[in-house]
Amino acid sequence: MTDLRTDPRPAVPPGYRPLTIEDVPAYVREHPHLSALVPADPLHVAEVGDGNLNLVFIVRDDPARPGVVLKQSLPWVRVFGEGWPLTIERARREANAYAVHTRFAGATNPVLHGFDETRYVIAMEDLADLRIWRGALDDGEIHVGAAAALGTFMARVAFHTSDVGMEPAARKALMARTINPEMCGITEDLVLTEPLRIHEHNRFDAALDGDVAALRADEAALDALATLKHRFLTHTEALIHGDLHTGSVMVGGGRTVAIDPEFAAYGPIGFDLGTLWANSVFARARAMVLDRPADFQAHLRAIVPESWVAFTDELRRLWPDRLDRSFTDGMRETWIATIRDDALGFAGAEAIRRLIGFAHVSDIETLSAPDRVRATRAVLAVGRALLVAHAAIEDIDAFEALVAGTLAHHLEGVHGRG
Ligand code: SR1
Ligand code: MG
Repeated sequence: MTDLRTDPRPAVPPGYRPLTIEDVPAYVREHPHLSALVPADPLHVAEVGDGNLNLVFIVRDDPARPGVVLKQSLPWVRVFGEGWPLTIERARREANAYAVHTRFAGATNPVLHGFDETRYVIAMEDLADLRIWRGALDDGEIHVGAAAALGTFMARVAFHTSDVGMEPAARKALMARTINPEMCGITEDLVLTEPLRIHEHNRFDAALDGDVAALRADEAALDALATLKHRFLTHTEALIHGDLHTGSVMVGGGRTVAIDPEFAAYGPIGFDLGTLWANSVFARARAMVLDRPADFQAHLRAIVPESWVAFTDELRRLWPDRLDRSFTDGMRETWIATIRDDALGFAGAEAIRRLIGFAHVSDIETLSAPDRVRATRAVLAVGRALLVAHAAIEDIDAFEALVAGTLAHHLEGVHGRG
């Protein structure tokens, strides 16, 4: 009987080894298509990976000009170490996802320069003038149009990889080619199971022990999270990015780029919207605690409505190109309402897991301890409300009322107290 739990290929095939800063110049020179991008010696190499999983090198022949970025998967989780093995196939799956994204939503992607099947290295555009959106938001920067660009990106990929925009057989073939069980497993565990259980991966301030114990004993929250997990496991609707938080987005110079689609797989379309929306709430809580200027706070409040309007506008714009003409306009509106409901629920799960689970966010982590506890309590309350009551939230205005009211209740007037 075939073991369906793991990829049958060896974890580390012959020829694979992790790159070091010292190895990179020779590696580039051994690959003419990369060498041509940075022709002059010496090469300047920096390892800049600040995510949880991979090595990322920037390679330039002139430190002041863009060169090429090399991203290599490790056979383990980078921030945890070799005690948490993870398939290096994630790099291949990321490269495959980029290829799909580029076809349907190229403006929102880095240029791909290739994938090395032996060393599991993705070579891509050096986005020298852009920075990670989360860091930009932490610093109070406004990047007009980023949320809308992501809404359009999500709609294009969703339309063109779902049964609305693809022939059913082609869609099933793409689903088979993009199967990503190990990375989906991380989401099923870290986002949709562990945060409401006692688990060694979880961490939070001791001051929150009571809050977390109450959440773990909350039957409504447990039922809602389990229902969302089942939805994630079974609702293979379109190719989703799978990890579209503000750390997976780069912004600058009027450009918005979605990166790191190594979690891409068929799943519920609302998952990506919900991930983005939850991360906008972290940024809002931080901005309130730090008493950021009103125009910046308004910019943060606009992330959800702007992404949602861009998403739905683009889906409706593409609708006349649907392949199955039995899909009616009424069905389209039901579909959109279902995606919104999914997004609100998954936003609740993402909000909670980034506060009390394994992978935390700088928006909250870099606050002073008292502010961090207040902000965590505030966003936990938002997350719990979204989790248990997402189906009752009728529209984006109702979402905004819930978030604004909950954050204000916990955070208004707190700045300066920490
Ligand atoms: C073990 S990986 C932890 C988290 O980092 C990634 O960015 C995903 O969000 C994942 O859940
Ligand atoms: Mg990532």
